[in-house]
Amino acid sequence: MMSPRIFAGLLLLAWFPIISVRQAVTTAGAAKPGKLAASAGAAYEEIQVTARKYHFTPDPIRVQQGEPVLLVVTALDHEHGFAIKALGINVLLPKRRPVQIPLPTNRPGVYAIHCSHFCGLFHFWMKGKLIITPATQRAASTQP
Ligand SMILES: [Cu+2]
Repeated sequence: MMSPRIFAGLLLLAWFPIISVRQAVTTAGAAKPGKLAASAGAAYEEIQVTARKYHFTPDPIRVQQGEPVLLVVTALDHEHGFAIKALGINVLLPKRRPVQIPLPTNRPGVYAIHCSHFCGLFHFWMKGKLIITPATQRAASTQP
């Protein structure tokens, strides 16, 4: 059985990513994801994502609705999993081998990301967020 003291510690750590989200938003906004031209000629946005005990970076991942996006997710320290249940994504991330995950961006919203491969003590708290911004919001923001 878990002692109450350890349990309290775990609870505190579980809240830590939520507290740090505000800071992550600024960081994610500053790092512009690179544009890549696919061999077919269609441009899509490639977003590099890393997974390590016990978080995903960037967090949140922000994309625009309707934009073709390819996530390239790399586990740095251990095998992890990358799952977005609501979008039917669940991919195993082998250690240090980038995995390409095409991202459906047709439905705007905030989606929960979680690690789907047990990776250690805080595995169940290894979570992230994907934010798909509505296309209308982009149109509004680009107007003078
Ligand atoms: Cu993990």
